[in-house]
Amino acid sequence: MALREILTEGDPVLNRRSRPVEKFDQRLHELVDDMVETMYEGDGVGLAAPQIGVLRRIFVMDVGEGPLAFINPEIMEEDGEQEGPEGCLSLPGLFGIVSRPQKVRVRAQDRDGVFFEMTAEDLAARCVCHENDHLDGILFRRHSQVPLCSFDELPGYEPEEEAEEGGEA
Ligand code: GNR
Ligand code: NI
Repeated sequence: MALREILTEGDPVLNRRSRPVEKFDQRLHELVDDMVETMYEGDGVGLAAPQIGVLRRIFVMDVGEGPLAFINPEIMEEDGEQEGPEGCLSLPGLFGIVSRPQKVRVRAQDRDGVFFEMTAEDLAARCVCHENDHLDGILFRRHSQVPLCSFDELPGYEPEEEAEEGGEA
């Protein structure tokens, strides 16, 4: 297992379309393991292969239920809408507000090439869409309804005033 360097916005690799995975071999398993490790190191909930310079259709995700790998993913169905804050390990410190489906049905292969389907909702749906965009060379800046800024500067997400212990006077 190894940490990989995460490319940041401005690197042209992030704007390219990734190719399908054809070989489900040991090398793929090592890549997926490295992606999971790199995602955790960066405190991300997802990571797509192009973010570490590999133009293959792979992403990993952990929204609190353990790591999942999606290989050659396809979004089959989208339902509803959610609007909320979004960030990206390739745009460190920058956040925006993005509208995404509330629910998606996604079909993909696992690390052994076995097809599976799952329904993702809320953050998981947001993440699947964000990662799937990476595989088509799209960064969330393109979808943001506001100029990217720090999380605290997001409209509607002002931090609560820190209550001083003991108060005034
Ligand atoms: O860590 C991440 N958080 C996040 C928050 C809202 C919507 C999508 C994401 S994915 C992001 C990690 C990342 O850059 N994945 O490509
Ligand atoms: Ni991202």
